[in-house]
Amino acid sequence: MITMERTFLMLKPDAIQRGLIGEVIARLEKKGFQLVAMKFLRLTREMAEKHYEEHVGKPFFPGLVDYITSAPVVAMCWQGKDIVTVSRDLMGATNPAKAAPGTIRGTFAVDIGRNIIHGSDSPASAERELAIYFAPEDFVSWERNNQPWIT
Ligand code: RTP
Ligand code: MG
Repeated sequence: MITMERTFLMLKPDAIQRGLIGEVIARLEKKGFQLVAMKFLRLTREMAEKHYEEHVGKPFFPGLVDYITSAPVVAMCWQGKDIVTVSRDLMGATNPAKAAPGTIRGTFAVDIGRNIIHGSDSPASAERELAIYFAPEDFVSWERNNQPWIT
């Protein structure tokens, strides 16, 4: 069944530091997904711990928090058909060394600790994560296909 969903996607510090913001966002736009909210910010440790609360206590957690707070991120809400699953497929496997060629992580990264992009792993995670970054008024509703000057 095809469902229209929204998800939380975040360009991580390495994407910003390497000048890849535009390239990654271009892939999401070209896929046919729609941008709904966007914020450029640097995470506090408190926000990072909230975002990745499922990983608290794991061996990689302290390094993950150091990484995700090391430079700004681009926090975004996107929507589209089955976007939670499809955006994770576009991103590729968590470990970029194992990610399929052509995916975002498979194309742009080599290290699991510097893997360019975050994407929610379920619709419930998406709603939980979106609430960390955005207020209700941050979500912008707009139409793509009813503008005569681009048809
Ligand atoms: P994300 O949440 O960032 O979208 O990544 P994911 O779902 O593909 O992977 P997840 O299991 O949620 O892990 C979150 C992030 O933690 C780092 N990590 N390092 N060294 C390790 O074994 C290890 N495992 C995970 C990665 O940066 C991963 O994206
Ligand atoms: Mg995850």
